[in-house]
Amino acid sequence: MPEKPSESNGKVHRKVGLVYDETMCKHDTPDGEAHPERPDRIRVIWEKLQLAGVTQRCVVLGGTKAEDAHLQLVHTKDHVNLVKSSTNKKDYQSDRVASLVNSIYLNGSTSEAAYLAAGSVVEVAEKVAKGELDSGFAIVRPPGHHAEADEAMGFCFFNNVAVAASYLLDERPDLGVKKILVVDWDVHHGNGTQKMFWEDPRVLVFSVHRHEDGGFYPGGDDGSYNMVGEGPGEGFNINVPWEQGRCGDADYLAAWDHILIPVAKEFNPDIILLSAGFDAAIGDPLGGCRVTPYGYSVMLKKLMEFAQGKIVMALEGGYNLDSIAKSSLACVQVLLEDNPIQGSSEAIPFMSTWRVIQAVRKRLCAYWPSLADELPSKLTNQKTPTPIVLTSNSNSEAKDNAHELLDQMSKLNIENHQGDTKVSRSWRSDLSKVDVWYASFGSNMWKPRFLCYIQGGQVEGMTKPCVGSMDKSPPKGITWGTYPNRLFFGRESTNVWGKGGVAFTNPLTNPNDQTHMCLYRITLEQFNDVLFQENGLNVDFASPIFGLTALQLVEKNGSTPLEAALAPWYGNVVCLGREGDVPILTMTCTLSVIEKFASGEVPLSPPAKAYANTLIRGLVEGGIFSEEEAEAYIDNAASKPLYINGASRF
Ligand code: Q9C
Ligand code: ZN
Repeated sequence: MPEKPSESNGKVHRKVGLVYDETMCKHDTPDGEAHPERPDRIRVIWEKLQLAGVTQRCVVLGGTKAEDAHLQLVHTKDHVNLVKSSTNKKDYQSDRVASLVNSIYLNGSTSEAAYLAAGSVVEVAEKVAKGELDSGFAIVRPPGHHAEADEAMGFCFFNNVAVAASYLLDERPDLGVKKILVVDWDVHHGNGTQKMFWEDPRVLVFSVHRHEDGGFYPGGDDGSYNMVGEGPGEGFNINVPWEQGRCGDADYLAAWDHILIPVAKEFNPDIILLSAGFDAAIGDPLGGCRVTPYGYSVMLKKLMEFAQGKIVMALEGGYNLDSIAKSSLACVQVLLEDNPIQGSSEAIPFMSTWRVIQAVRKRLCAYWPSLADELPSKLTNQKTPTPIVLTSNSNSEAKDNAHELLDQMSKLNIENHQGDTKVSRSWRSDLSKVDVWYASFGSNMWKPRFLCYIQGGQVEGMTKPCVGSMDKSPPKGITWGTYPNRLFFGRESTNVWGKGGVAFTNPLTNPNDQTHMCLYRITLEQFNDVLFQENGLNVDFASPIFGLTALQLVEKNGSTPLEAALAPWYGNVVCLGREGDVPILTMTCTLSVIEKFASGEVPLSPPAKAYANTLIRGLVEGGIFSEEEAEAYIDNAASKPLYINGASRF
């Protein structure tokens, strides 16, 4: 009989088990060489949980070694013996070649750690199945999901989760577990687990992973959505193979809502084993995806609806220490049924995400009728913006067009800036009804910095606070886009950042250039307040600097210079395209100023450290680049000479 949940202060709380055993830190590279699957991974998770005060609220268990008989439920005898005997080896370095090919390394403690990892997952699974625990998290290493019956690979030796699943089904019929859902959200395909239950309808294996048509580790066709299982297991293997990196909360939650959750309802598992790798997390050096701790918490919360919340989490990958610690904490808080952590899923899934989800549903709907309906096009047609190339690539033509445009513009009195009171009373309310995507390529790529322009305030690196917008509502959406524009840095100092250049972009497109931009969906009213602040103006202006007429013009013509006296810095609003009927706007200097930069009349200047760091932070937290890549991107933009469309005109 399952125990009742324990109760204190009248509040019922769930019994959550945690396994942590320092012995598993002893598995390390034989030569002390750096490796992403390093001992500190589990240490930082444990420290984070302790610091947050959650370990006292959980049932803490030390590690347990797996029994050979249990390992042999999924592994060959030879494989088990090989791992076991590795303890007695003398020279682990001589295995280098073999280990490089298969992405494993060994030392004298590998065998012990591998036995502990598998045994600990078995232990938690058994206690959860018995009802001694409601759920649990085995913080183990080495990981398991790549390990196959007769092969160690991908930093894995024993398939910890598969051993636990087979143990429950084959060794403990008394516990009544007949159907197991394995959810594998590690960024890599769980090839080992897939193979072990390929023909087994008792175990529904679901893996969501970066696949890139077999180009991403472990590679090949195994992770394709066509791999649905065979024989009695047909339909009981589900792969969601991302076509690209950079997938985040929106993509994962779309897979949850439109594949995993409906299938889980039909399958109705008795227990869930979660291959919880955190290498799809934002900032992970191997994964290149961008799931936030909040995203993980929502995915887990959605699984808590099944099997009376009997969930066994087992750590798999995850190589950014900070990300895995935060993500783990967010998950344990869900298991404890703490108040949900803050966050929002404001981004839109990639187009490729909908393509994958639709393909998976189609391939599997014969087995899972809830996948049969076509997804509403309203959903799948939400697109991440794709750039519209504004001007021709031919140098002279582009320049001429731009000049013509400038001439045209300067003849038009676009807005009344003289404080016409009739205009001033209504402009805010009029413009608050229109949405735009503001595309930022400078420090505003870092969300907390951008929010200073909306909510007011000051973040690291800024020398003075911002007043914020009149309308302080947060952006309605955030997404990223890459545009064929040239990022560069100019001028010598600013009020807000002190010494050093600030970012501009050359709006004349060139397919060889790439500017990565973070897009915020805000109102046209807020966009004006951003423009005011970017140009050092007060936000209590009687008229907009960029109103409805200007918006129409910029959508038609590509760019619109603002009144020079009002907009000395970012005097040019550029339309990069549209997403649905919402225009994507950025702001940069005017073309005549760009010419001055290109000629050297106005100096180019690398960004100050604090400013550059803010851009790098934005790019890294946005999941666009690793820190090294972001640094290289900024360095490159700051050090290259500025040409106008590929050729120096001077
Ligand atoms: N070009 C886990 O996350 N990468 N394993 C090898 C070879 C191996 C990841 C790259 C990644 C293994 C558990
Ligand atoms: Zn992984």
